[in-house]
Amino acid sequence: MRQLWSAPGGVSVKNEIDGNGGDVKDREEGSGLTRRALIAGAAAAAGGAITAGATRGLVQDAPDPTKVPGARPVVVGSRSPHETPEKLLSGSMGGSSRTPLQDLHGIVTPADLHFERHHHGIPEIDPARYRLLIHGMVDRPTLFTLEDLKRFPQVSKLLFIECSGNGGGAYSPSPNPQNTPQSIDGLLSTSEWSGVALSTLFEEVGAHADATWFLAEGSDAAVMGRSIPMEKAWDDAMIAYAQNGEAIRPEQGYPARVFLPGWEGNASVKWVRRLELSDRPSMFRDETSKYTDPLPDGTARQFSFVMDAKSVITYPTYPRRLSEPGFVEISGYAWTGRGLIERVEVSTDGGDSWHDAVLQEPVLPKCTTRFRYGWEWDGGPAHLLSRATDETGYTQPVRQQVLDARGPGTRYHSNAIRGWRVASDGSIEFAPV
Ligand SMILES: Nc1nc2c(c(=O)[nH]1)N[C@H]1C(S)=C(S)[C@@H](COP(=O)(O)O)O[C@H]1N2
Ligand SMILES: [Mo]
Repeated sequence: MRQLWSAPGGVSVKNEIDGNGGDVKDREEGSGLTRRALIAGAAAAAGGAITAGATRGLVQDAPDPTKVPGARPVVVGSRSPHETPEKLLSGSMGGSSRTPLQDLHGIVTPADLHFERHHHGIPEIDPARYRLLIHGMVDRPTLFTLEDLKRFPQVSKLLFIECSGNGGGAYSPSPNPQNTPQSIDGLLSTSEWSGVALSTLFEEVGAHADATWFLAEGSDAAVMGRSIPMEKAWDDAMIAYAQNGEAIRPEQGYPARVFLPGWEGNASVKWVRRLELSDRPSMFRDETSKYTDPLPDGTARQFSFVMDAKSVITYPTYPRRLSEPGFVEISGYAWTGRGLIERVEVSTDGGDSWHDAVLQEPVLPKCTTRFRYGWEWDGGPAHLLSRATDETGYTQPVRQQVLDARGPGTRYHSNAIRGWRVASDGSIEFAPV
């Protein structure tokens, strides 16, 4: 019996199974690798010619898995080669990558699919040499090592982070019908973040009662900085060093970042090296030239920290196509920086009628909430919308309401209702209202 295994990059491996108790003799062509080595290589991602990436999309006419020995345990697991979710890249050093929201289930974002936004690339930081300086209006200016930070009592919470530029494409009067949940709203991810509460650190250094702001500065090539009101530190801000149970990824700010639950992603300064307490904002480039919202009277609103309620259907959406009339479970995410999502409504007729979606547990504050709505598609044209209401009673507006509240050139904090038009042939287009 001969099976042909092939992988992109021209590696092909032939396996010969002899007629003797299913013993497998591996033989390869070309690169001196056995099938077992190929599998181990995919799993261990330990360098060498074959990496997890090289085996992506592995096409296999695999033997009956009950007739051959399975693969051995590995030191680091990997995704099935049949599953190839990817982030969507744009830009280079000053670029971003977007989470494939339409490929995910539940609420947690796998760490390697977490969105990224860097203003000048990802720095390489040696954790042994990492230091966080806290100074300014404090009794005891202090340099903390990473180990110092880990000795404090830990906080751990499931939280979303979202770039305030997320959904900017939906402001367009003629949005691209080929948008996907990822291209329109993929600057959104959810992880369990663990670290030390900023209130703990600020008590440790003896923060002055009259300090009203602190600045956070990163050690990336952009030396990105933001000013943050002290109230956020006393409320729920943290210095995070872990994400989904492991050290945070270099892309997310390794070895430590500021994390401001529910606030625009930009202020959660990654690779943080310095916090300085003061009695005024520092007016960094990223809070004057950027991340401000023009208003109709010609002024601009600064420090729009909190992310307002929002939702997006992630299934069914472009480029998927409904194959036949019948049951379709519409599903997506809702989230708000103001606390809990209280309600999500779904419309299948462009907003003429609305139905309550089921909110899947857990429903957590400042975290994405998964919603579902069971729909019977009759095979005719439909227009799917979702709208979220948060615990303050605030409901997601339509696009025109947001535009009326803002001045020309608005780019950030786009939380208007998203939509998807289904044609009778089952094809789907991005179509907000
Ligand atoms: N030091 C530093 N911190 C940063 C940035 C940066 O470029 N440098 N980008 C910010 C922006 S704009 C966002 S939206 C979030 C993105 O976090 P993530 O890449 O972990 O998703 O990090 C913020 N913190
Ligand atoms: Mo951002």
